[in-house]
Amino acid sequence: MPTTQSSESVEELKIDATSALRSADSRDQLEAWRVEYLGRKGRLTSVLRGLGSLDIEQRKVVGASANRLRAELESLFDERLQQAKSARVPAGSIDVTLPGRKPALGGLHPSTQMIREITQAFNEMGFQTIEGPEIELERYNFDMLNIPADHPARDQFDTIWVDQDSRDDILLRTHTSPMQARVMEKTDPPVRVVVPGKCYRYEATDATHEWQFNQVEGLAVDEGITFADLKGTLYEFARRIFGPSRKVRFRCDYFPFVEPGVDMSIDWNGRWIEIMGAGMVHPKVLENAGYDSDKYTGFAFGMGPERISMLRNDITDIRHFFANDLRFLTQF
Ligand code: FA5
Repeated sequence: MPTTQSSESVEELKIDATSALRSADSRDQLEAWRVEYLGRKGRLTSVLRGLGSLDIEQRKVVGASANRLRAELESLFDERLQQAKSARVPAGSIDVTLPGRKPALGGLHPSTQMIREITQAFNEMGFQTIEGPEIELERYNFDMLNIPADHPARDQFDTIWVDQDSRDDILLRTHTSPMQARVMEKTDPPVRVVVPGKCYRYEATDATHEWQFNQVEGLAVDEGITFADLKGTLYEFARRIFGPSRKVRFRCDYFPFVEPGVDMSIDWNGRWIEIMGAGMVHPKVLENAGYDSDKYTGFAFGMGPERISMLRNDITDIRHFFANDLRFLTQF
């Protein structure tokens, strides 16, 4: 019967039209599709034309579904046309005969590489890596570390203060040691952490000094930790980073937050090169953080990864690290 046939045709037409539209990619193919299905002599138009031969009830049903299909197909068509337009590449804009080029790959900054190597050496000895704020309070950078205002040791750390009208106690940390106080304030012993991160000092730059550089801090606190533990840990660190035959030297040094304090140097082509400061955590620093200094002892150290990388890679000027010159950076 013509009625049934017409209403089936709308369904069939829908299946045909949508699958044909999916496979039409170019604008020419889309235009051909439009003519075949939506054009004046197209398949949908002939279904609508055939409505006259149906009885009134059927006409209503088939007419409504044919009109719905028209709206649906028109909108699908517009969508595909937009896709085809946006995918279009202007003629001549691509030279397909050009040979392929390798994209430039990024890499880790030499400071990051050195920091990771150092922290990994300590991680393998049971230290956990944590990070802390570069903008710091005077209280953590100095006071909690046994460096009160007017202490001459403050001159050692040429400080960049963050000038805020309402707060004059905010600074860019001059070393990573404030994290000693922050960790102990938050954690009960035992503590074993390494803290890499940027530090800032208001100093003139030269081949071995930058105003912005990295440090890796270390802190171990527990019952019964001695200077032998400090030496054993740092010997092992030097062995891992510089190889087993490298000679290491400890000399007395002064930092208000350790007692006794040392600096550690390594033998580099017959010269002793200082790589870090270290020492047994001062009892006052333990107490400031709320630890019982009769029960707990510990050691701390702070080193400059750029200086260590300079030794390992024969780099003669620390300023290369932050000059952003790819000729330097891509050598690592
Ligand atoms: C300190 O900053 C102490 N906080 C280290 C410390 C930690 C001692 C824990 C005791 C216990 P010092 O100023 O020496 O110490 O710096 C430590 C290391 O940071 C130096 O050995 C050096 O490797 C690096 N360093 C210091 N200043 C600069 C700079 N201007 N440029 C590059 N590296 C620097």
